[in-house]
Amino acid sequence: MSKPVIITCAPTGGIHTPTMSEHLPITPTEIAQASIEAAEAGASIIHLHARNPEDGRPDADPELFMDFLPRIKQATNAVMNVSTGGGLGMTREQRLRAALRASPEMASMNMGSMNFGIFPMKDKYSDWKHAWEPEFLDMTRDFIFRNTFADIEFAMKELGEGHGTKFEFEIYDLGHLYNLAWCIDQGWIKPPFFLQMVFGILGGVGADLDNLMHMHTIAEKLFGAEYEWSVLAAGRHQMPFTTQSALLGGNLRVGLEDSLYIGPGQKATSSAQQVRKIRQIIENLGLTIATPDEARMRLGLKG
Ligand code: KMH
Ligand code: ZN
Repeated sequence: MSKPVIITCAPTGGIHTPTMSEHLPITPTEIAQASIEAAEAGASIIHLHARNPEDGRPDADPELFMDFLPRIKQATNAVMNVSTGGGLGMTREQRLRAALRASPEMASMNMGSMNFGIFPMKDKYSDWKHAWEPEFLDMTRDFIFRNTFADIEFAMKELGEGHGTKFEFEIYDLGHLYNLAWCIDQGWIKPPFFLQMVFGILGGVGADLDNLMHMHTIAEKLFGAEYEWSVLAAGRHQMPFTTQSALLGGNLRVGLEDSLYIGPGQKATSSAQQVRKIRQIIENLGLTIATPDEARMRLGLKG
């Protein structure tokens, strides 16, 4: 009997820009509304970024987070997961500020430094709403998404040991699994571990099913019974890869952070629409979805 599938939803992220979709939530009110709808549709974890309400830039200001987090908490039982991914040019202290302030049940933890190329998307758009958008994408040509061992240790100690926050470990490549195993050996984190395997980001592993199978095989060897795994995939790979994860006994993540589409050439009108779609696929396959409290229990969250 397969375990119920934990659905995470990431409603906005810090990668897509406002011009790319009119449905991308920007203001705290829009982010709260999108999160509540996603939870009502079946997401048990909400992965959150904030944006500057004026122009939609990624923004890690804790005040913005503290505007929408209580509203989502009040309206739903979903697990709040605060991103520490940050944005271009942010220090590790800036990236952690919102999570340290909110002391959430869960926060993201990116498991290695890498290139992070979103500049190819610039070719697809011409009428930008904001001057910063094409510049932002261009800057990613020369951007290193910095997650050194010192950065990771700092975040694990400050947030994990300091606040009892558990992590969504973002695994963009095979080596990141070994980085995580090494951190466990250092005694910085305790099981259960929640791995989010990321496919299809330029700079990370490609969206090829063989990669998913191999990373799952190695994760089983490294973490055995002490972990839960989940899959997200960028753009058009979102639904096929998340479905595959559910079929293999894993969990999954959807949301406009990862894909702006609901089908080929068709923009999603909300993250909740993606949650409803994957939920229907899961249930048609004879699987069930996890409630937030079930996710809390399996992932060892502080509640
Ligand atoms: N944007 C995703 C590919 C984070 O927020 O820390 C990974 C992510 C990272 O969600
Ligand atoms: Zn994120």
